[in-house]
Amino acid sequence: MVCQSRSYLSLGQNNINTKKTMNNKRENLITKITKTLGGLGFSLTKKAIEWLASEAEQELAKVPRIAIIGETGVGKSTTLNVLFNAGAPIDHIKPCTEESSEYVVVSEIEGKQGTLRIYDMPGIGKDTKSDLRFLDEYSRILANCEVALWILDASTRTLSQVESSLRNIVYPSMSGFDKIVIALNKVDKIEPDNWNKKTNMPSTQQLQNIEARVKNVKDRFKDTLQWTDPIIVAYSAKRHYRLGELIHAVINACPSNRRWVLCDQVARASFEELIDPAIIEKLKRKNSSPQN
Ligand SMILES: Nc1nc2c(ncn2[C@@H]2O[C@H](COP(=O)(O)OP(=O)(O)OP(=O)(O)O)[C@@H](O)[C@H]2O)c(=O)[nH]1
Ligand SMILES: [Mg+2]
Repeated sequence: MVCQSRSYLSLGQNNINTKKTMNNKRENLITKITKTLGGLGFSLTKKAIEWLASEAEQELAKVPRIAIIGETGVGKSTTLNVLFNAGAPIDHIKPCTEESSEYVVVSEIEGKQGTLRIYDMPGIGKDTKSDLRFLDEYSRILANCEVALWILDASTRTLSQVESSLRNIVYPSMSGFDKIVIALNKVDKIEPDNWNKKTNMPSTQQLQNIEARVKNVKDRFKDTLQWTDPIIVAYSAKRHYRLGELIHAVINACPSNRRWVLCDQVARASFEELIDPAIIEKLKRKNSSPQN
């Protein structure tokens, strides 16, 4: 692996300590497996238990992967940045050259609990020729991802190309729709395009239209893809609006044995940053007044 963490590169005492910890972890794992299997009435040889422990170790050591997909210009790269890189130190997110290709940008994020790998995929659905070119790469990457975040532009009405890509590429590669989160971006631009910049919130009319849009996409996918309950989050990467809900949906779609890595990873952009400072001041004063 090219994107090694510093602890693997260091020599001397640190290495000995790391080895000791790994051996202890392994011993604990073997004890747990022996106990659990014993409790279920199984009696395996020492060799078989060690094999099981090594399989479990390999599985746990895999870097969790998230793919960000969608048509060109929907805001994939912007979303990646506001979700995983905002306010973080410069080396928090770094390219993983080993896996990057001409079309896919792969980044690694290092957190306290481990590393996370994010795939910023090429825009899909531009034309059939490009989709065919990306097909192999899409299938290869999606097959190994814990979660795929499919981004849609909230104001776009045409969904047939998206549905075809979801049906023909994503569904077979990920063996279903369970690990897909639909993210409706750019809700700040939704009709009547009158975002309240002071409060950094949608206007009342926009809020109604956002809800209607979510319902509309849900109904469409139910009809055309027989996808009964897709997870759909409406948000705005540019306005940092509902980023918390988005990351929550990603964590929930992640298999439970991988969620712990994500919980610590997120350096998401702050929603308050874009609220008029005068309003924040007013709220602060209100909250600290004796009546409250
Ligand atoms: N209004 C608005 N614009 C956004 C939002 N998110 C992204 N954009 C804009 O949309 C444009 C495209 O964003 P990108 O992040 O480059 O989109 P992409 O999906 O990575 O595009 P490709 O890599 O070409 O497929 C840029 O001008 C962004 O500033 C949003 O929430 N609201
Ligand atoms: Mg991009």
